[in-house]
Amino acid sequence: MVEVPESHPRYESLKTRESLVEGVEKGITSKAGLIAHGRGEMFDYLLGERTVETAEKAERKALAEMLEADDPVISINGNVAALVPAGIVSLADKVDAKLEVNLFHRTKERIERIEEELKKNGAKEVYGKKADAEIPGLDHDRALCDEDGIFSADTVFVPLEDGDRTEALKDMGKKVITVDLNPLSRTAKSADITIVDNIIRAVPNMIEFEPFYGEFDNKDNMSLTLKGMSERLISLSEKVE
Ligand code: PTJ
Repeated sequence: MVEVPESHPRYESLKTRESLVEGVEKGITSKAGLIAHGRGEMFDYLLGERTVETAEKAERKALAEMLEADDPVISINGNVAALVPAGIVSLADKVDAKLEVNLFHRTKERIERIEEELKKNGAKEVYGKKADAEIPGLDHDRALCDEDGIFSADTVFVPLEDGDRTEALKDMGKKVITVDLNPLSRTAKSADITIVDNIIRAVPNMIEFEPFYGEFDNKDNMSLTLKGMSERLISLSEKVE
């Protein structure tokens, strides 16, 4: 591990990268997870690396949806487990959701490493190992999930998810909530609630925020998010000397 000096102007961002590199070394995160993070960072620049108003609204609405759900499940992949292991366990406690390890690049070893990591951070039960059900419409490994976990959930929170699987979960009639820094991704476009924020801010926010039970239109919220990103770029372009 490289020591990052706190005085470095990009300290937070470099520490986050180090957590992911450590995640790869511990067998939690996939190598592709590093690339996925790089794409996310690019969009985070466009947001100004902060939680914008539309993200806060989606975070509050997501809390309400999970609290109102009969059987909510939070899906954990290798990036989420490396970046917010304690936070995601606290969030599951707050909304009374199950935790399921559900991987794109699935291996038995990674499932076990992630389960251990979540348990180390306070999780009592972690789903995902049984893999006794399949999400219809996906080819083998990516489809695997637990019958009493994601398969039977009414609401699934799938941060940093692959577009194909998000659409397949929607086709099963589930309510899908995501965190995705890329508002143009298929996941961002097909989820019921899209939180365009960095997972490292979104999860602590959701632990702290009050739920919002009022009207919420995801398409309008996404439109405003994209508008905010564009306006920020235009305003920055006017300051170039
Ligand atoms: O651990 P696995 O095997 O399940 O694999 C996980 C990854 C993330 C590698 C896999 O699901 C994947 O390849 O995902 P995608 O299709 O690259 O989508 C990930 C999305 O998350 C992209 O749109 C990124 O912009 C976004 N993203 C990356 N890092 C963050 C993020 N969104 C929020 N916070 C981040 N830190």
